[in-house]
Amino acid sequence: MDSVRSDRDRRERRLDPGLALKILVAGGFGVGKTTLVGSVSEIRPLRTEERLTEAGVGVDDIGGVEAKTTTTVAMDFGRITIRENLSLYLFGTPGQDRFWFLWDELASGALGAVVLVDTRRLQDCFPAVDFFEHRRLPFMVAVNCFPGARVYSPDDVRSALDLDGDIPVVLCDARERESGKEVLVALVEHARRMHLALRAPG
Ligand SMILES: Nc1nc2c(ncn2[C@@H]2O[C@H](COP(=O)(O)OP(=O)(O)O)[C@@H](O)[C@H]2O)c(=O)[nH]1
Ligand SMILES: [Mg+2]
Repeated sequence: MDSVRSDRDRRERRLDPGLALKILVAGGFGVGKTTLVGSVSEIRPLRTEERLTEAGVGVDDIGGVEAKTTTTVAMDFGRITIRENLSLYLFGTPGQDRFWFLWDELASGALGAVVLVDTRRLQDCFPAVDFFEHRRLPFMVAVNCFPGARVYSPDDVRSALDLDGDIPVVLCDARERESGKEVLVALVEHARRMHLALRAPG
């Protein structure tokens, strides 16, 4: 009897693709979005990088990120399984101002967003924070700790960005898979809390 049931369980699991949630990874130019999606993704991330060329001169602001030689023209895409039956599809947003028209499309159906920040250029994340606040999409802030950047506490970053107390702010290293994964798990939990709070009576 047990073996019949376990066969059936196995078949049902095979048919059940599980839950797939869409998550955005946003933030300024050169903050580590492509790096984060690449380090956590189980599939080879789809990238649409192009070499920074003369065409971008005067258009893309690379002040402070002069070592950067490529840029994401449309988006990064990756996937990570958080636990059995729960995968996240990651969409890195394009950093440059000239791709704003893609954001509404990208945000549609998303569970939430991670806004990556570099404390040396904190202001670069303002447009992303404004966008998610306006759309009321659950988001959190992950500080990508670059060597040489002054270390701030999450609370300092929260007050510098004037964020509500319930918005998670964490420190991370976008190059480290475990660190990136922790950020994503924190976002899923935050989004879950927000949904439960919205559904709560009164
Ligand atoms: N030292 C350090 N470098 C990083 C980190 N994250 C990204 N980088 C580097 O910073 C540059 C910009 O990162 P990228 O992921 O392309 O930024 P994006 O424009 O947000 O997609 C790349 O050269 C990365 O190798 C990090 O956590 N630490
Ligand atoms: Mg990129």
